[in-house]
Amino acid sequence: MPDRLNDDSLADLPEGIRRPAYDRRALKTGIVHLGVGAFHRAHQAVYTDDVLGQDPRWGIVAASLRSPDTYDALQPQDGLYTLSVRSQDGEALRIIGSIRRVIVAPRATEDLLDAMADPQTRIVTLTVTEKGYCHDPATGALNEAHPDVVHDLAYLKTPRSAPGFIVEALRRRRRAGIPPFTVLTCDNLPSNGRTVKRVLTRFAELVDPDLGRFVADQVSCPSTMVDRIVPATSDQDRERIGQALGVEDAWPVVTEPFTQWVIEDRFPQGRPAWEMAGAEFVADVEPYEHMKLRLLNGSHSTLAYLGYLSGYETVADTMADPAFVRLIEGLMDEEVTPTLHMPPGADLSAYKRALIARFKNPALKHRTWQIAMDGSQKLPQRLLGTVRDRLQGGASIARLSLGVAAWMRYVTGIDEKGAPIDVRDPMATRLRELADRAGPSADALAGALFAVREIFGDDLPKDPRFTGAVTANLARLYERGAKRAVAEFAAE
Ligand code: CS2
Repeated sequence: MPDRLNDDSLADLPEGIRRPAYDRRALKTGIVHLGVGAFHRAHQAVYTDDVLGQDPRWGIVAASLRSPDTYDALQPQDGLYTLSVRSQDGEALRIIGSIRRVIVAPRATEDLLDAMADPQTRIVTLTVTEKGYCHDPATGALNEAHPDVVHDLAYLKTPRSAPGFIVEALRRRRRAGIPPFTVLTCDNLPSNGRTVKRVLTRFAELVDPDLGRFVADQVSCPSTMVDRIVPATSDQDRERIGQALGVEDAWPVVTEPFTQWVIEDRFPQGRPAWEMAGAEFVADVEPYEHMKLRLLNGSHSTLAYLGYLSGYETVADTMADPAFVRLIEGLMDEEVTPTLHMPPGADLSAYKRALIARFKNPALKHRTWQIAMDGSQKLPQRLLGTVRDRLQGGASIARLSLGVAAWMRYVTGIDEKGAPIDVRDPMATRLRELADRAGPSADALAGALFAVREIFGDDLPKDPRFTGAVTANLARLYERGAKRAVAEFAAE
C-alpha cells in the first residue's frame, strides 16, 4: 500500500501538481458546509481554496448528514483531496486544502452544532441535493409531514435534517447573542435562496413563533446559481490519480474545465472575496438560474431518461448519437430559449454551444443513471416551469413533454428489455406502486402519475395540452422504444 495523501506527504508530490499555496495551520473556520459530496469539493471548496492565501479566515468544516464515507476517506488525509479537471486535452491535477475537518453528523451531532454556533462561523453553505430541504417540490413549502421534520421538531437538540441543524444552530446563536450566519444554498432549486428561507422560517416558527420572526427578519439567504459537471468518482479514477500522485488518495473528485458561480451579494457577516476566484456577484440571480436550470439541467434530465432507456451508459455516449444532439438543440432553441429573460451581457448562443460541447466531453463518464436519480425532486424546476411558461404563451411542448414521458417510462422500474431499473428517488416506492397498478398502458400510467400533486401541482394535470402531449409521447416510447422515438423525432 503506498503512502496516503496528507499534510506530511504534500511536499513530496511530483512537480506540476498544484497544491495549497498557504499555510494550512494558520487557517480559521469561517464556513460550515452541510453535504460534503463531490459537487461541493469540485466547486465551492475550490473557489475558497483560491482565496485562502489572501484571507485565512474562511477555512471550511464540512459535514456529511448521513454517510461516514467521505469522513473515512478524508480524515486520514487531513481533509486533503485531489481535484482532477478532465477534457479531451488531458487531465490537470490539483490538491485542495480548504476543508479543515470533516464531521459525520449522526455520529457527532453536538460537534457539528458547536461548529455552526461558533462566532467565527459566518456562513453555512449547503449542497444537500434537492431532497435535503424537506420541501414540497411543486410549491416549495416545508413538508411538515416529512419524517425528518417530524423527528427534528420532536428532538430539537439531535436533528437529522439540514433545516433541523440550521434552525437549532440559529436558536443557540440567538440565545448567546451571536449574530446569525448567512445561509448559502448551492443546490439546483428554483429561487434557491428564497426557497431555503421559506423552509427555515416555517421550521423555526414551528419551534417557537419568536424564533420564526427572528429567522424571517435577520437571516440572510442569498440565492446562487452553481454550475460544474461532477460525475461520481470511479475506481479507475482513484487508481489513475493515485499513480500520478505516487500516494493514495481515497476519494479524489473528477470534473470538467467549466465552472460558474453567480451569487447575490447579501452577507451581513462578511464573506470571502470569491470574485477573485471568478465568482460573479449580482443583485438578482433569477435570470442566471433560469438559464442554467432550464437549459443545462432540463437537457440533462431529458438525456438521462431517454439515454438510459436507449441503453446508453453515459451522457457522452448518448450525445455521440446525432439524433440526441438534434433533439437537445431543438429543446434548447425552440422550447426553452423563448421562456428566458437574458442575464445582462449573456451570449446565449455561445452558452448553448458550450453546453453541447460539455455534454459531449468524452473524458467525463457521467452516467445517465446518476442524473436520473431523484426525478420527482428535479422535474418541477428543470422541465415543468418551462412547460408552464410555454403553455401560457400557447406554444409547443413537443420535446419537453417527451422528457416528462421518458421519466414516466423510467420510474416504472422495468427497462425496454424487461430488466429491472434501480430507480433511486425518495418517492420511488409510491411511483412504482402506481406504475404496477397502471400496467403498460400509456393512458393509465400517465393518468396515475399526473395525480402526484407534489410533482405536477394542481394546474398541469388539468391542462389537456400537457396531459395529451405527455401521454402521446409515452405511447410512442412504449411502441417504438426510446432510441427509435428519438431518431424519428429528429427526422421530423
Ligand atoms: C445533474 C447535475 O445530476 C444531475 O441531476 O443534472 O448535477 C449537473 O451536472 C450540475 O447541475 C451541473 O452544474
